[in-house]
Amino acid sequence: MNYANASFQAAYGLSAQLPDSDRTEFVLSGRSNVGKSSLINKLCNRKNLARVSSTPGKTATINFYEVGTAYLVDLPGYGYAKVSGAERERWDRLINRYFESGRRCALVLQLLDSRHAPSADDIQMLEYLQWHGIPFAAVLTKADKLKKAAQEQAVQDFTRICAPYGCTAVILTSAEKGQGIDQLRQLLDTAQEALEDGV
Ligand SMILES: Nc1nc2c(ncn2[C@@H]2O[C@H](COP(=O)(O)OP(=O)(O)OP(=O)(O)O)[C@@H](O)[C@H]2O)c(=O)[nH]1
Ligand SMILES: [Mg+2]
Repeated sequence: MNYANASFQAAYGLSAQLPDSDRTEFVLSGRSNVGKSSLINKLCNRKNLARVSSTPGKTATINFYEVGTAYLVDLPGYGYAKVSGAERERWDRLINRYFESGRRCALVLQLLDSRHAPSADDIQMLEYLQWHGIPFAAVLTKADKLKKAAQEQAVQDFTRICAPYGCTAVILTSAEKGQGIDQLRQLLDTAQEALEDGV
């Protein structure tokens, strides 16, 4: 995948606005503040392509970034305690519509904070991905905040936790330090080739 000229393509806040899929998509899913937007910036070697914020709930729309012949799709984060019931419903409709509209989704990157056990919302998302048979990899974020031994432990723990849901790979990353980014790029290339070859 060519990350050189990545560009923001569009943001959709309502399920009815989602256009039909016209190219391979990679989706970043995960709770608010886990580091989805930061990872998009790191993959694309850009500082401010996707908006990053220390306040959870920054990305409230589905944002599409054009990267080479594919899209990176930044989902709004879940599990943010302060959202209203109506907002939660909008999120549910948006996500369901996204995953149920027959898109060319090559792989979901399910982001999980490497420092913490998965939340109830994370587990619900893993169940959702498994239920729909959506291929996904677990991307552990903020590895720079862990020492080496704790990093290794996190990979072991998350591999064990995620495997029963059909997780195909576990990658330890840091958007801050660049750790795991090359490995992630390779994973995306492989998934794109598999989808486009009809494997
Ligand atoms: N130390 C460290 N901090 C990170 C890393 N990735 C993200 N952060 C920080 O985590 C906070 C949230 O990052 P975002 O990328 O905005 O998170 P998000 O998942 O897009 O959040 P929402 O848009 O609210 O769903 C920011 O303060 C980032 O600087 C990382 O690899 N290491
Ligand atoms: Mg975001």
